[in-house]
Amino acid sequence: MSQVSVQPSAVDSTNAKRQKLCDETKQSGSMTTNGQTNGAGGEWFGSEPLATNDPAIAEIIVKEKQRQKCGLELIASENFTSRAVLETLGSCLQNKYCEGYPGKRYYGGTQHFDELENLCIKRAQEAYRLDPAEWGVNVQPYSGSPANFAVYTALIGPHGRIMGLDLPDGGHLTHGFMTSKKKISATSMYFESMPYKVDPATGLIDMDRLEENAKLFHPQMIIAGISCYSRNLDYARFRKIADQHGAYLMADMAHISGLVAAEVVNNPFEHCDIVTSTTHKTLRGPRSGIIFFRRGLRNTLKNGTQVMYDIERPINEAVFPGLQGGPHMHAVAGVAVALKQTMNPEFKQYAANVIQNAQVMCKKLVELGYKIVTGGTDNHLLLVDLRPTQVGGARCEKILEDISVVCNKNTCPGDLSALKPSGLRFGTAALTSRNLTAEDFEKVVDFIDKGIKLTKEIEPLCGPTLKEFREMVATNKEVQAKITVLREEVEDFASKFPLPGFQ
Ligand code: DSN
Repeated sequence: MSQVSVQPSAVDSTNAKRQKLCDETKQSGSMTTNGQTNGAGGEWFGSEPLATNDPAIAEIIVKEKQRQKCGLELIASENFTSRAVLETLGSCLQNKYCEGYPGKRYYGGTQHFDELENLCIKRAQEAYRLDPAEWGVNVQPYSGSPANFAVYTALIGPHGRIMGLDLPDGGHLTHGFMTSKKKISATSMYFESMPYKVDPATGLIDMDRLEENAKLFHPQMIIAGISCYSRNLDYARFRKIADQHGAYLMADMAHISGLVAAEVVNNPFEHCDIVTSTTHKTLRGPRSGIIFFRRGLRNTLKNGTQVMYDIERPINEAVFPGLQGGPHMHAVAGVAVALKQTMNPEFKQYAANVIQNAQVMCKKLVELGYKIVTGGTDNHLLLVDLRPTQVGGARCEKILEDISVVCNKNTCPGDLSALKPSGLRFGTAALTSRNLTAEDFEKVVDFIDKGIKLTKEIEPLCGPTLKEFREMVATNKEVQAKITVLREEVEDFASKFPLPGFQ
């Protein structure tokens, strides 16, 4: 068979031209625009800046940037990603369809994307200190929810049995959430879900009850993952329970993936078969998802037979073409950048500070008389139980938002209704990214305390519903004046701290 007749000199010449264009782009300092204006004749070409092309959207972005800079962001699942990650998201990578996997794409023009995806996979293995012979990675899930759905689809199939931490007890929607009246998450519609709970007295996961219930339910998969639980998970105990049923153990480390990378919390990779995650929480990357799956020996039977893992192909096929089309390769590039950043000593220090700051918040809140669920925290989040203060989570969230302290209402163990949550969840990952120190976090707690006290003070001024409360807050001039004083204090404080990713 004859070789394709491309002369080396022609290839060299193409490469030289491309290199020149790359150098010019780098020199212009912008990976996102090429500085061109409208095409000849004034027809639209697409190179105007957003502010010119769509001032309405540009203005919304400016307002949101102001909000992020002037406020105190304490949503436990949020963070500020780096400028380098933001550059990938606004890059030409977003233009390309790339269905398939490295070496097996369904479209032409994907030669650079194989290099990109393989680099992202390699960095994921390095960031979590994984041997590629034992762990494979899929970096294509659009986020954590599709990642979890893909794993269930691949490994247990329709009506397979899952056990996850109940949402009101600190689990996630995609761990099979349903209520007595309704199947809420598709993971409870398409799979059979039996949740496990925390002990309402301690707030800690009731592992004994999980073990007992598993004996009745015989799960095919147990999910060790949280969205509002502040303690280290006992992965070894989860493993033991899963093994009693030959079940897979999946960790959803979305909240703590940055902390796992930095080795400052328990490591799910030591005991799990599958680990899923989002990439934008403590990991500080772009909004995306990732699945790690075991390779090699699964176990050895009593008769000596070796059982090998066979989960890589089903998981990859469930992600694409099972549930997704083309991966968002600009996000994959951002994940690769974020994973590289986690391997810097600065990131390890950052992750340690995130936990220290959460513990400082707990200590100060306790000093001020608040109750913390489980009594403290081992990670980036804490849950304040407002029942002793007799003021509702939703009202406090509203007043705190009005004074530019952003957090979310959350159920506490033993809450009777998820619609009337009696707690507030706080996380320290985002503000630690803005370089707030332990001392600054004490000041943040003072603002929270003032917001909660103001809520309690003004609550009697209206009827019992949240709607009435909101109307009263919006119309009562004295209340507005008090909110304004507090908001200005918070914003003067918050504005001093730089916002990563922006000059
Ligand atoms: N919604 C996220 C959280 O706030 O925990 C999890 O996906």
